[in-house]
Amino acid sequence: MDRRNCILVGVPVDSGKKRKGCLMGPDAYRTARLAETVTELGHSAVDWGNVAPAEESDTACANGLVHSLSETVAWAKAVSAVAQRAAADGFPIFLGGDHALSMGTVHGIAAHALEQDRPLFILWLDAHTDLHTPMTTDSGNLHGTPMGYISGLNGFDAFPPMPKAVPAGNICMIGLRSVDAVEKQMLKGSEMSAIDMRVIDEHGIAKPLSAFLDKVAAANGMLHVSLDVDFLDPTIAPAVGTTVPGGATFREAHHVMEILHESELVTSLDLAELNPFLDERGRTASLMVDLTASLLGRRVFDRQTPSFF
Ligand code: Z70
Ligand code: MN
Ligand code: MN
Ligand code: MN
Repeated sequence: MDRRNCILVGVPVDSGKKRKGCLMGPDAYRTARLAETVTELGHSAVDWGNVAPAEESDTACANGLVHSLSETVAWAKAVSAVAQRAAADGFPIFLGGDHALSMGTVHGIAAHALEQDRPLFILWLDAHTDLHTPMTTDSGNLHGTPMGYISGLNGFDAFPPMPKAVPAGNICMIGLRSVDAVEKQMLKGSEMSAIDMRVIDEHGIAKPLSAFLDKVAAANGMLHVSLDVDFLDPTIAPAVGTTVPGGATFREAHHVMEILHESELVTSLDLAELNPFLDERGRTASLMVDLTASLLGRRVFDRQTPSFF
């Protein structure tokens, strides 16, 4: 098994939506023993502490619904710089923070990938596509826009330009069940792989994931995984502001992580949208830590895909 140099980076972004609480996420993961868990699996773990946002500059947005734009831009700048350094040093695990954090993490990772001259792939595990732009959002919540930014849509003038937009064909979203009309329009004719719960019901979660991983492997790509708590069913993961019924089960989620581990393709990870204020005795934080453990090699038996006999 490959031994990873895990770098924990706290990213307490809370500006991507109105309900507060994600700022407590990084410490909830620490309390749930993320570093110890990673170490017990044979990896090394260092905690770089929490990122602080850069200084805010004036921003303007033609869409008056958008809120906390300057703050979110300030976070993106600071997070990107740290993410790029962490990617050069080891395997970064970003402890969110709401999903607006990914504007920073993926920006920094994309800069690193460009430096390495390797293509970057994104696996987005989420109930939502987060494909809005500041111009299309009708909630004004910027945590609904990171995928728009990463994939190079227009309307992000307030943000630093992406070092290289992630090509649509390098993006796979799994767990979708809440997609706005404009987002559906943007997906039409796009090469993004959008796996909704219907596909999972028909084919299982492993097949579409493996098809995407084959593409990553063939291209010798780097793979950034962005895990939103609401990918999971709210009955097992209640600590999230936007609960959407019908999410991934405990077993589906662990299965995804085990397949990712065996692929050895993952190079960085976001843990997004945990709101510890809404948790029940830490169970969601602990589940996210357990899923990270599966991604890093925890399994029932020490073997790969089991045979029947
Ligand atoms: C909706 C919006 C969203 C996460 C909710 C929801 C976006 N499309 N993203 N929770 N993580 O407000 O734009
Ligand atoms: Mn999200
Ligand atoms: Mn979501
Ligand atoms: Mn909306």
